[in-house]
Amino acid sequence: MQIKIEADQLWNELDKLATFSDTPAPSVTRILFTDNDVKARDYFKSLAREAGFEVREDPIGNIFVRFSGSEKNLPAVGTGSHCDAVPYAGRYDGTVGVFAGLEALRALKKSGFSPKRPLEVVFFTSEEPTRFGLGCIGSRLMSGAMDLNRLGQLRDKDGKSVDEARKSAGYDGDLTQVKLPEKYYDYFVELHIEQGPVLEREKKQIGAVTAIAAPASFRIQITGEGGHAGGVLMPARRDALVPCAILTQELERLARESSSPDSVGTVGVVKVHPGAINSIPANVTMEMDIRDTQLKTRDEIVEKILAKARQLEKERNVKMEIETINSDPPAISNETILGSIEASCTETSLSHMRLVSRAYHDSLFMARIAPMGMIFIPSRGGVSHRADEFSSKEEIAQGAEILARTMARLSLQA
Ligand code: HGY
Ligand code: MN
Ligand code: MN
Repeated sequence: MQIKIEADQLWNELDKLATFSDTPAPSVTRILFTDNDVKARDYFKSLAREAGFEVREDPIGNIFVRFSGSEKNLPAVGTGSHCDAVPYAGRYDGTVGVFAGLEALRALKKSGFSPKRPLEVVFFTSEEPTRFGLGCIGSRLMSGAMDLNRLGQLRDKDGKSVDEARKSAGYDGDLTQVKLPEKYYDYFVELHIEQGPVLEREKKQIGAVTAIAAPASFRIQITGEGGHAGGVLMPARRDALVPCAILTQELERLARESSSPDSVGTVGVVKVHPGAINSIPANVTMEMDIRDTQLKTRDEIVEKILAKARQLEKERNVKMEIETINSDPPAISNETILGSIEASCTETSLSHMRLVSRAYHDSLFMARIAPMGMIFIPSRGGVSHRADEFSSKEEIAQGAEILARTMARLSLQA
């Protein structure tokens, strides 16, 4: 099949998208339902409409761009990713999957390809947990992995609910309509940057992702007693920050000493109140992220770190309120999709390998309602969630080509 990916156009579109940011270049910060998120959404929809595709949005802001097939009512072949970006991020995390997804459909259409199953690109709402503390809100609701009660409990740092935030961005309507009907997709395959060093180290151009690691995250509110940093002697203290520091070090130890090389533990958020140099920390909020490709080893770490928290609560006479933000199982890729990715690489003489994804993605939840697979392109130095995140124009175009070929294959499957 002859298809041509417009590499320069795709590169320029990603360049323009990166200007919709709350922080100066080269970093990108694009938080759910803020002005820059809305600008990114409008830009994507304008390009999709220009290409002549059908565009629809659901009540939580997931955007669907469809290239209808000869058999309109067949379940679709889906792809997609996200355009929200964590603070001071790079410009390729998620965006490659959305914009190269659109370019894949444009290239297939231009080539005269006529899909049997419809092809669809999704711009997912809120893959990143930045605003409401929980990632993949759009795909969790689409797949039924989260119910509306849980959604209703979420608040941002200003106490705003998801409902208020979505309405400020122009999304209204009945949220029960977000959950997709049974068999909406026959296959779902996401293109994403690797966000790790493997492809670059192994000198491979494409990754066929076999599994997505199991993410879990927790918020711990530690209540001690504040006071004057000079006037309160050490034996009388109930400092809330010291148990936080002990838990942070303990989490690192548990992850490093785990029997699984894929165990990771991170404390990325610590808020100290009152936060003055000469006041003893009275209250601390800490947020932990614990993952592994193996559920068993991840949950062993979770169990140990929460037990440590309870032990410190007693020893240090502080209060610990532990909230589970999410605790999700891993997702395993579908062999038909993996085979299609590899066949597409062979067809285009692109080197490839199988690997796991240590980052989570919307595909982690799409795997609950459809056979799932992911395509990776290399990340320079394995870097991501940093302004120096980089994938080249060629690598992005290669990812788009493999995505297009894979979707075409899956669309024509018997
Ligand atoms: O945290 C993750 O794995 C993804 O970047 N949200
Ligand atoms: Mn990310
Ligand atoms: Mn991502």
